[in-house]
Amino acid sequence: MSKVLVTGGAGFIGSNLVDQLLHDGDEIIVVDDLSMGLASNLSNSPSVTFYEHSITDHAFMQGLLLKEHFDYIYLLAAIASVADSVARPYETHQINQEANVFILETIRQYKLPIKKLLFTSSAAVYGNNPELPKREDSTIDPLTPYAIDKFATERFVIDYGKLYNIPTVAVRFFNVYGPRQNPKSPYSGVLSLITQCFKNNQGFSLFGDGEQTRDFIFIQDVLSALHLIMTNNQAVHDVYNVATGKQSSLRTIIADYQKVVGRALNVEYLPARSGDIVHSYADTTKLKASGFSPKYTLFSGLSSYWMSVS
Ligand code: UD2
Repeated sequence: MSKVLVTGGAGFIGSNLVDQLLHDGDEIIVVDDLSMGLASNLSNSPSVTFYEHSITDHAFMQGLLLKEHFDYIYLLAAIASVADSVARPYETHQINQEANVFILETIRQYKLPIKKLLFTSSAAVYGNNPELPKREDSTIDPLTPYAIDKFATERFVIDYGKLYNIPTVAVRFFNVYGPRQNPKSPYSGVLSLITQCFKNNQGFSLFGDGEQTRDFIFIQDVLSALHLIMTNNQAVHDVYNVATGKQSSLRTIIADYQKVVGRALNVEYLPARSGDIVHSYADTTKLKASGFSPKYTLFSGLSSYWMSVS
């Protein structure tokens, strides 16, 4: 049994991760301010302790790190929306970067003997770089406060690790989808919005011609990837794309999802969003070398997702 800290553990990815860790028999401590997440996403198990708290509270975070002897730390708490980060750049910086650097600093200063710390970054760091597939060493072009802080924090995580001998690693999520993804904002993940449209029999606004592509990865595959990276001793002081390596267009996705649900989605075509990237998919060579291969096709992932909401 390991003791694990999950910041952002009440959110979409975080709460699914907590369930997986619980299943693995770990003791989990969640810190989440519920700005995006929901307390109801969390299990009532006595092995899960939940602190409704911001990670920006240094005294609280330091106290927690010194009190608990964490084996593993997953850093997921963030302002998770690019649009939000553009509206609140300084707050984004405090949450997405500063609070995480403070955690690293506490580990360094007090020589906390963690087994591994994993930071979750995003494909947003590649910005409008047209190179495909996106390799971890492709040109970085962070264009928003969100992407800038994600990239800078990756560097802090990797270089603190190297400089002070702390086992750290970072991942770049591509388009993650699945149960508990929050469809509340127009900038929520497109599959959470499509799911909501199917559920409520509403029309879906498609921005562009539907030929734009993304690398969609189902949450269960993301959890497998995180587990491999966290437990592989070779995966240290490095960054990994977390994706399937497959490119799917929105049109294909909608066609597949219609088959899953058994009815048509009413699609309204609108002009493309300004700044929208046309194509994105990952080179997953590094992740595969850690032993990863995705178990879910788009069809089986969408089926699981739909079953969880219908
Ligand atoms: C993802 C991330 C974003 C940032 C970006 C970096 C999500 C939810 N967003 O944006 O945070 O990291 O990658 O590249 O993971 N669309 C519609 N109708 C809608 C909503 C979206 O047509 O109602 C389109 C949208 O214009 C885009 C595609 O669907 O072409 C995917 O949109 P998204 O917001 O799910 O993801 P993405 O890759 O643009």
